[in-house]
Amino acid sequence: ITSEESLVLIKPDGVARNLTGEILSRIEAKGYQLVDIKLIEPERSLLAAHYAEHEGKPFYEPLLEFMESGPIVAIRIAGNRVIEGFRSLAGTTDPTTAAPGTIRGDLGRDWGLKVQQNLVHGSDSPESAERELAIWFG
Ligand code: DAT
Ligand code: MG
Repeated sequence: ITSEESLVLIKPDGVARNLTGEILSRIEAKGYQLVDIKLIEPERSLLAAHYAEHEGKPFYEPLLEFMESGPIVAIRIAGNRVIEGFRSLAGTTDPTTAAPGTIRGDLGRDWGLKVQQNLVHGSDSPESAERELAIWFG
């Protein structure tokens, strides 16, 4: 087994809609381990570091405003191929077209806003996971 770790965030829409338990259930049911978890309202500087790759894109400012709009649940998860596996559980970025059976496909809503409020974040590569886990968990 090549166990690895990933960063999952339950974004402010997920926390506000009381979907934390539902999302954690899906992670646990898949067999991934919860290594660390916390409720956090991060500084803008932390969010800017997290989303540095998107700076300058049209959705960047709305994205940071959205991420500042309420508490976030940050989770360190572990498991075999968990980075790829959680991305698969989450579904694609746009909740309208995300596949049914995924978190975003089953539970995501398109509010017609400038940013996708798509419930969760998951690291997209081992390099991203290492970088993001350092940002959120030190
Ligand atoms: P993902 O969260 O699926 O990894 P991403 O890293 O490309 O997607 O973008 C980060 C977040 O930014 C995404 O969850 C929602 C928002 N976003 C991305 N592309 C967008 C777009 N074209 N319009 C609106 N919001 C977008
Ligand atoms: Mg991403």
